[in-house]
Amino acid sequence: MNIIDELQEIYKEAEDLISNVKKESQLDDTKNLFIGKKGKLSLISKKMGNLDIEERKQVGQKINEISENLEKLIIIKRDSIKDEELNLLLEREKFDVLQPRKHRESGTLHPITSVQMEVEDIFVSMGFEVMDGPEIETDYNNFEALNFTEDHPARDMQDTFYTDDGNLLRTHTSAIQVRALKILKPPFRIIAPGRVFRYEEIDASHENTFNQVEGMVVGKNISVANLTYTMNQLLSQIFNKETIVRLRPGYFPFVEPGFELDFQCMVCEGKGCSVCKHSGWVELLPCGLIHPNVLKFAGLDPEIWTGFAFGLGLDRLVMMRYGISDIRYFNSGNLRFLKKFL
Ligand code: FA5
Repeated sequence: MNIIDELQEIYKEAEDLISNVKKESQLDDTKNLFIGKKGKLSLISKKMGNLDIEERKQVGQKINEISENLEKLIIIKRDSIKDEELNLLLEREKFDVLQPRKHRESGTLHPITSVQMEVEDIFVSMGFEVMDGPEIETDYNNFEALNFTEDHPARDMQDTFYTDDGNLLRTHTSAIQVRALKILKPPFRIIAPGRVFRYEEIDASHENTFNQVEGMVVGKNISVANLTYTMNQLLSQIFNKETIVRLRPGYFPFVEPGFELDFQCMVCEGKGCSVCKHSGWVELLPCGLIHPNVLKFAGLDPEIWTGFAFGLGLDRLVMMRYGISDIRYFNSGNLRFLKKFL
């Protein structure tokens, strides 16, 4: 067989292989096999030394022609492989934007969140603004500006977690009172819902991570009557039925006088259970008139400005609302529990 026929054979073989290639990587291998440095065409060109000038010219032209044609075939094949891959992908990922969705289970709001939203609505309807504050607080905002001096024994009631730089996880939303007093001009009314943290042994009614809603009203001639009216409004709207509460003195360094508003336990209807520690009552809503020192810390004259504040225990309110017998359900992620609120 002469060299030109041999080249013709090689071309035919290459053409067949290229037309059967399925993947781009195989195409590269085929290219190397024929027109690569060690490919079949270079091997042939090594034989050209034995040919005379005229034949060498002819063979050289043929090799160039074949390798140009093979290059073109490879380009065309590469494009068609890419097109095929794209079509396949489009076929696989085809979706109809107008097709009705298959039923998929959707989540719901956590009961704490939905009751918090109700509480916010009730207060907003009474002219309160909703404020927020950070969960990591300064010692000043959480304690000092609320009249807890550094060695105040009341600090022991609210132990917490401290960061290396001396800040702490806030123990109560009362820290937002301090922020409100700094940035708002009286008269004002705010509520501030949020998550709080305590270094605490947990049981049916105590968590180390729970939620409160702080409330604060600053104005002129604010009295205990304003406070109890507001608390009654909240409770009658949340429970939509007569609730039994009791008001007793309570101590917090940042209010004077201070009260504890307790709720007759709705889990056991006052008979006694693990939620109310068998007393029939649940501590829910401590409150009081703002201590003059707190107003002074914020640069307000307590002879002119007065106010009340409260700190609602949101988890316990939700427990009373739904008769939930253990606070630990809230952070448990237990779907059987959460699905009851769908
Ligand atoms: C306070 O945190 C005060 N800052 C409340 C306050 C605000 C008083 C404004 C006066 C004026 P206390 O530690 O009692 O107070 O907590 C308030 C409410 O949070 C409690 O009545 C209770 O409902 C809830 N609470 C307290 N500790 C826990 C806990 N470990 N787990 C769940 N709820 C709790």
